[in-house]
Amino acid sequence: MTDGPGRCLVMGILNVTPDSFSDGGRHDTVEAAVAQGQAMVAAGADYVDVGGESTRPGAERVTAEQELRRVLPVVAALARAGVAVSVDTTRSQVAAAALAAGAVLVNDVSGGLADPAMAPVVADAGVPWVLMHRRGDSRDMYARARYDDVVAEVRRELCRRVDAAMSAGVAAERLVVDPGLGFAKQPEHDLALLAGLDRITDLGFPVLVGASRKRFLGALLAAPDGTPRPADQRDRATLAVSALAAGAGAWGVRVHDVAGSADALRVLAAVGAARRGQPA
Ligand code: PMM
Repeated sequence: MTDGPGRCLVMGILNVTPDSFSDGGRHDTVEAAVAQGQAMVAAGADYVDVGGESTRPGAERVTAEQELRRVLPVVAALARAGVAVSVDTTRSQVAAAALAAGAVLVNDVSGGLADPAMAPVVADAGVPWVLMHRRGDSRDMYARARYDDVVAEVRRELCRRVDAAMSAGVAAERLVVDPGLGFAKQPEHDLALLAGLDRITDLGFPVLVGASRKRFLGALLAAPDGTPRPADQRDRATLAVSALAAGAGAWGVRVHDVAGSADALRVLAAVGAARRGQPA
C-alpha cells in the first residue's frame, strides 16, 4: 500500500444513513455531514469513511439511487475541502461515482462478493480496496455465525477474496483486509479474532479493524442485570481495541470517536519509536 505516516491510521466513520445503529440520523443534512467530516480530520482522522447504506443486522437494502443521493454530495464536498474520503459501499455504481467525485479508497463490506463489477472499477481507478470478511448480508448474517476456528476460517475466506480480487486485475499492493468484527460473528468470535489478529496481519496485507461501538463491546460492558452498554457509551472500550489492534500490527482502525483513538495511536507510535531509539 501507499506509504503512511508510520503509525496505525484512523478512519473516521461518517454514516449518512437514517438508521445506522450508532450514529444514525445525526448527519441528516449535507452541511452537517461535511462539518462532521472536517471535525474528524481536525481530530486526527487520516480518512473519512462515508457510507449511505446501513449494515445494521436485519436492515433492508436501499436502492442504488438512494445510496447515491445520500453519499455523493458529501463525498464531493469533503473531497473539494481536501479530505481523504473513503466510500463505504458494496455497489460498483456508487463506488465509481464516488471515485469520480474525489474519493480515494473503496471500503467494501462484502469483500467484493456483492457486485462482480466492483473489481474492474477499483482496478481501473488504482485506489486501495478494503475487502472485509462477512458471511451472508445484513438480513441473514447471524444465522451464519458458526465457526469451529473463527480465526482460521476468516483468514481462509479473506484469502479467497484476495485471490478473486487479484484474478480480476486488482494489484496486490492496493488490497486491505478486514476481519469484519460483528459481521456474521457473535461476541466470542469478535474477541477470538482480536486475540488472533496476528494470524490475519501475517497474511502480509494491511489490516483494517472496525470495532467501534460494536455489539460485542456492549455485551462485554453490560450492566449487572445484563443490559448491554448503550452504543454511545462504548468509545473508551473502542479506544482500548484501537491500541490493541495497532499493537498487533493493524494498518488502520475505523472509529466514530476519532480524537480518542488518534491520541492513543500517537502515544503507541511514540513509544514504538522510543523503543527503536528514534525521535517521536
Ligand atoms: N463496520 C461497519 C460498516 N462498515 N467497514 C469495514 N471495513 N469494517 C467494519 O468493521 C465496518 C465497515 C458497521 O458499523 P457502523 O454502522 O458503525 O458503520
